[in-house]
Amino acid sequence: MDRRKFLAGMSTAAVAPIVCSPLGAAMQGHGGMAGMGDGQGGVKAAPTMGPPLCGKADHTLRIEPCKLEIAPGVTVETTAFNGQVPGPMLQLKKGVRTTIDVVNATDVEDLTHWHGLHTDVRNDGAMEQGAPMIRPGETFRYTLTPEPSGTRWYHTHNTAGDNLNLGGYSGQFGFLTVDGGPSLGDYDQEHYLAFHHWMPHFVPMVMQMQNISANRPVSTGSDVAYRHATVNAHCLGAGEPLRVRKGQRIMLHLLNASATENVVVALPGHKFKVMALDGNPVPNPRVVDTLSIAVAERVDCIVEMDNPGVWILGSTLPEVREMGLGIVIEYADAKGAAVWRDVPTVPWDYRQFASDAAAPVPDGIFNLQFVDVGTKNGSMFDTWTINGKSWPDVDPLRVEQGKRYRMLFHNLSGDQHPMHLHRHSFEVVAIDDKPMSGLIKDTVNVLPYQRVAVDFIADKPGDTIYHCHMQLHMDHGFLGIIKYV
Ligand SMILES: [Cu+2]
Repeated sequence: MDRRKFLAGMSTAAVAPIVCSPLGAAMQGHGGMAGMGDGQGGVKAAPTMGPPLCGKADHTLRIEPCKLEIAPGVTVETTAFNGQVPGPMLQLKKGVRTTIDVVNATDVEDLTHWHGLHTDVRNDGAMEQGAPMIRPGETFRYTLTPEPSGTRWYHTHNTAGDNLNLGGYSGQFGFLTVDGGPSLGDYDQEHYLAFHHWMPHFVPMVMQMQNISANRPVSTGSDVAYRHATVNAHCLGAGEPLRVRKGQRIMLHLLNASATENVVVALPGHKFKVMALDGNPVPNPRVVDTLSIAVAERVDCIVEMDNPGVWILGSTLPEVREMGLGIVIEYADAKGAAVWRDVPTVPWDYRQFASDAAAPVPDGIFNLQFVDVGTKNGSMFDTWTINGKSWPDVDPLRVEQGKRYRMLFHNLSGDQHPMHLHRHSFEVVAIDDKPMSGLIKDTVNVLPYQRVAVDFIADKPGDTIYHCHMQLHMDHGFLGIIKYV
């Protein structure tokens, strides 16, 4: 067994050569070796004692109730990290071991996922893989050795089900960056902007969706709609504008932290040069008019400030801007109301940022078909299947360490599905049979009836889940697991 394999198979508790006081252990609460089970069965891992909490962690995040005034007179009651949205920015160094205490100051159990990091099973923060839940009032110390470099994020990985206060519907998300990667170009300012939607409520599934989806049963299921949307914690016009000067280059790090809404944004009069997707530099940086950012995706892009005025960076849809999804960009000395102008939208195509060359032939291929099977078990939402099975009753994908595998996502529904793979990055290698390579991501949006192929290297032993990042899909069966043999 080589060192990597050995370490990967060990819990952090076993690796860390530390001895702590009884006080530290007593304060620590739950979390630990248990839950390393097979990840099937959908039963939440039983929390047990984890590593003693010795001394102060490098970072502390507190999940707590908070009120946010997102616009004058509009207050959202939610839970968030340290009472702020987004949560504190975590700037970590590639390969440098870091501890993060997550304190659960709410009355429901929860856990935190480090999205895009190549984390071990225990610290990845997904209960389906066996990571421990953090009980109310308790603290869990996550130990991360961050990689790869780039724009990542952290968020709750709790199930929400029909409770629209939990999981991705809440304010429990924040940016996490891993330094040590290649430069994405020179710039004069940089800003981290997260999109989120608030005050979710049930609405009937739109008839149009049923009409365009031949396989979809006529469902009594619900969809989610929202009353407000924000960039960071403010509706359009309610927060401070981004103040710029003519001639500046602005680096924008954009994150879609919505539970269920993909977004398309533009900045009229300007273009975005896309440098990285999901934090990874793209092979072919391109200048585009609009950015399509599915749930959980990130875009790092540079904007040349060469058109003085007061502008709106926001959703291309008027009704979504009215909900608040936008932020004002104000040039020095410019006056007046913020201006929106419609921007021509073209279908988003990941291939424009990739290489045309075909990727290497994989060692194994998994065909995965996504189908909506209507409401089950009294839920408001439809249940989803991958190859006819819903989590937790699924057939694991079995992989051998060191080999390259292809997942062929085939969306047989009228919904979009941002597919996320835990603990590994993947390479997008085909969209509707058109080959491509070099685009490394952790989340890829699969459009209605589309086929998207992604390859990953099985080099991180341990249970690994993949799922749709739409909260209402993931909570209702749209999740599978990869097991190393
Ligand atoms: Cu989905």
